[in-house]
Order: sequence, then structure tokens, then C-alpha cells
Amino acid sequence: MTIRFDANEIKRDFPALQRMVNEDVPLVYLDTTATSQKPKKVLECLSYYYSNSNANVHRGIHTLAEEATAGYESARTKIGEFISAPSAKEIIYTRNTTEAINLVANSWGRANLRSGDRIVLTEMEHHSNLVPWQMLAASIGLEIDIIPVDDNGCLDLEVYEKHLDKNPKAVCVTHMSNVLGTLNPIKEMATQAHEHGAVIVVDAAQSVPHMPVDVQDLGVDFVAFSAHKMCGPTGVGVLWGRYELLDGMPPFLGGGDMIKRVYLRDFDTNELPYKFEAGTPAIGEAIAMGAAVDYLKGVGMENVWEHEQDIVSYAMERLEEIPGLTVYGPEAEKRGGVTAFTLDGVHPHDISQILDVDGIAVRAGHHCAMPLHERYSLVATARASFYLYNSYDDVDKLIKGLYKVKQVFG
Ligand code: 7TS
Repeated sequence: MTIRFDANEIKRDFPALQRMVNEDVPLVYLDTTATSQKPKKVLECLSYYYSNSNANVHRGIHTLAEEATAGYESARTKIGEFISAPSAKEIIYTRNTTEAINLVANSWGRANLRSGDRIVLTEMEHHSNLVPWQMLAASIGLEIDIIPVDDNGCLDLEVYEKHLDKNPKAVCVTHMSNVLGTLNPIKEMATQAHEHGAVIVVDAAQSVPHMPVDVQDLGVDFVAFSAHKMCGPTGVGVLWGRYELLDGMPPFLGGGDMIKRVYLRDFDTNELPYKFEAGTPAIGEAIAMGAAVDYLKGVGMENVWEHEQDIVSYAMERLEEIPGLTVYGPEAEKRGGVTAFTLDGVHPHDISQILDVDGIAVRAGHHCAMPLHERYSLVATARASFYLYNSYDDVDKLIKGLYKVKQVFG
């Protein structure tokens, strides 16, 4: 096993990771899949913005307004480069992944889909990539086909091919599962979708923060992700879409900034990306998302990914040592840094609560993936997830904590 960088060095960049919990135990943060911690540089960027340049964007010509607009637009360019988008005009700021997917479902979906059309979803989606499509389907009468998850926690691609034979209009799929950690073969799935004339919408909430993502190389149509899972603040996310698709879509929300001109009974739509950015956006947060991109680029996304691969391989090895413990999903080589597990005879919430006494933060529940849990006949799992700031030592503390859980429950 090789360590790509010293996670303990990286940890020092994150103020929250220095704190104690329960008075005197150091925090072991293993809940990045829910939200990541933020490095000092991102926090300083937010504070600097609100202390110095706070103004609305695209409106004023005074110094502060110009600084705010320049910062907001330069972050857009950085984010575009981070995912190899052909143009910054294709980067739409949203509140988060959820809003980005709702934007596609409501704008692209309502403009392009008709009653009786089919769409393909998967059994491993987060609710954010299920419910917006279910709402649209109920509203306009779509048929939904589901790609099931096989016993190894991977998508059944033979069923995918059968669904494609029915010529769906859209395939909506996660790049990486937030429960099983499964990394889906998006590039191949995109090629197949396009051969059948379908558009492919990728929920990249768990991939963009953890690995190099090149939207052109993946050959996809829409990609959604959130700043708060990639060292950035809450309140801002991104929808990337191919220019010609975005350009042909009607606005999602109406109001300021998304118009070129307004008449009493009509309006002219603004150009991309502003067409989809109605109202005052999360300006400081968007600028700080740019700082998060700078931070991650400084470490190198290849390094982040390889580090997480090392940590998750080690974690799986150690977890599987524990009698009565089951880890769900594929082998380490096919997953990112996520491990959802159950322990015989102990409710996942109890696992989380006992680990918390020793400062170990893991999430318990259905992780907004109820259908996936049902597929395994589970109502909940405990989940430990890893990022660039987690070390082998964190995994050892988790394992020690789990032995303690076993002891408590006899
Ligand atoms: N898609 C995936 C794959 C996710 O993991 C999440 C959040 C979302 C979409 C929604 O992101 P949001 O920023 O719009 O809320 N996942 C989790 C989780 O696993 N635990 O808490 C949030």
C-alpha cells in the first residue's frame, strides 16, 4: 500500500477536524458522503468576500459590485475547467445537485418529453435522481424503466440494454452510489444511450469531489454536483449541460437575471448561463466553490482518488474481519470511498451513537436511497465514508469502535 500524500498533513488544513467532541475526544470524521469538511482557504475566501466585496452581481458598476461579479464569474470558469467543460457558459449555478436535477427534469423534460415516452432510472439512485423524474412522470405520463442492482452491488447492464431497446428518451443515473460506493461505467452507458437516441443525465454528487471527471471524455449530456461535498460551502451547486441542449431549453425559474427584457405581458430570455440563474445567487458561496476547486487541484484529483482507493481497500479488509459484520456493494477496486454495513443484532443507529461517544462520526439510516435498501431487505445501514483528509489511523479507530459496539451488545 502506498500513501499518495500525508492525510495527517491535509487534516491540518481543516479547522473542524482539529476539534474535540464529547469534551476531550478528537473527532474522526467519516461522514463526507453527507457533506465534506472545509479547508481554511475556503473559509477565508468566504469571510474575505463578505468582509470586503459583498455586493450583488451583474447589477452595479461600483467597485464592490464589479469585484463580486468578477469573483462569481471567475469561479464559474474554474469550475468549468475542473470538469473539462468546453465553455463556462455551460456551467449553471444551482443551490445543489438536487436543484440541478430538478432543473433538467422540469426544463428539458417538459420541453422534450410527451405522454407515453419512456425514461430509465436505476435502483441505486439517491432520491434526488428519482423523485424529480417520478414527479415529472406523474405530471405528463411517462413510463419509467428501472435498471436493477445485482448481488455484487453493480447495475445489471443486460437489463439496461433491454430497456434501451424500448427507445427511452432519457437515462438518469448516478456516477457513484452514495451507499454502495459502486462506480458505474458512465462512458459506456452514455455511448449506448446515444446509440438509442436517449439523453444521459448523470448525478455526479459523489464523483466530481473524489476523482478526475472530464465531461467531454465521458460523453454525457448533463452532470449535476454540489459544492458542499467537495470542500466548498453549502447553498451552491452546478448543472453542466451540453451547450446546444441548454440553449434549446426554456427557463426553469422566472425573475431577475434570467431575462434580457421584460414587458408587461411577456419577456425575452437572457442568454446562457444567466437564463437559468433567476434571483440573487449564493455569490460568496459560488466564489468559495472556486476556492474549493483551487484547493482540490492543488492536491490533484488523481491523488485524491488513489488515496481514497488505498483507504477504502484497507477499510474493507479490516471491516470484513469483524464477525457478524456485512459490507454491502462491490469489491474495493470497483468502488469509491464509501462503506455501508450492518452488524448482526445491532441497529445502525445504535452503532452510530456508540461510535459517537469515541468521536467517530458515521451516518446511520437509509441515506436517501430507500429503494436500494429495500433491494437488500434493509431499512437502514451504518455508513463510513472517506476523503482526502482520512488516514489509516481513522480506519483503525473505526474498527476499534466497532469491536466496542459488539461488546456493548454482547
Ligand atoms: N446524489 C447523490 C449521489 C448524493 O449522494 C446526494 C447527497 C445527492 C444527490 C443530493 O445532494 P444535495 O447536495 O442536493 O443534497 N447525499 C447525501 C448522503 O448520502 N447523505 O446525506 C446526503
